[in-house]
Amino acid sequence: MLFSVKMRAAQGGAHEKGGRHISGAERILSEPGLEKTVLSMLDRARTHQRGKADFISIRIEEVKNEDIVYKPLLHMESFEAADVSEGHAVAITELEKAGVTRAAAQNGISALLSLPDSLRGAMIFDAVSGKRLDGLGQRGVRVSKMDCADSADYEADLERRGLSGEHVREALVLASKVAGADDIIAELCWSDDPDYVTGYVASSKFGYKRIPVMKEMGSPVGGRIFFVKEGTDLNSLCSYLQEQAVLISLGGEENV
Ligand code: WAQ
Ligand code: MG
Repeated sequence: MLFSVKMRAAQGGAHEKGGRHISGAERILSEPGLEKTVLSMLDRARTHQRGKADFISIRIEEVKNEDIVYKPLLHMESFEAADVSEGHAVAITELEKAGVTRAAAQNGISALLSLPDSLRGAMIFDAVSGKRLDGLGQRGVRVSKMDCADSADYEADLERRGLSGEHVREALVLASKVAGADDIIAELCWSDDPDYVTGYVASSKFGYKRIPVMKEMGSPVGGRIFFVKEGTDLNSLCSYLQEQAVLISLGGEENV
């Protein structure tokens, strides 16, 4: 039996009461792994570099096998960038290659740069006009119910590539679920953890493009933008992102 585990933590009260987002995490695992995962999420919320949470929600729900869809792990490629402006230039080029207009890509970068603080979720942008579509303010859309189909294999594979650590582990799974939605053209992301400056552009066509510098060291503001096709049905996209259980398979097979 599998369970979805979701954690979200804030400071100054719950997110919905104006608390500041500290950290979140989402996994799908079998029963024997639950205790360890819940404890590590609790620990993460209480010792996070963004601050100590005073609101922590951990939600555990059974996921039925027949409700799971499988999506392939994105291929990863690493780029070089000496500083933030080079990183952003790489990101814009990669977004354009994936089908986002230059204006929309630039809008996405400016939108993340001008955030007063990080959202809990992602913003959805039109890939042509660069307009924000989700209307979800400081909440954004939180992608959940995803994990790797075989976590041990996945972690060993990342380790072999010299990519250990939670950031990559989680980001590549999230990006693979997101890219698995038909309406998504590309994703832009960088972390909101002050000492983590790596980000990426991801798309189903070209994979996960890792960019080493996307913000200044010490900045607590990061975020995600999902660029979507014109005319996307936002309700069905958000229900896939938030509700559909997805396991990411290393072998690349897909069942939908
Ligand atoms: N759904 C939607 N948006 C999310 C989610 C989610 N599940 N998790 C995080 N976000 C948004 C939210 O606005 C956060 O403020 C922002 O993204 C950054 O989240 O080395 O660690 O978890 O290859 O800090 C990317 C590079 C790391 C990894 C990204 O993001 C690598 C990262 P963080
Ligand atoms: Mg973070």
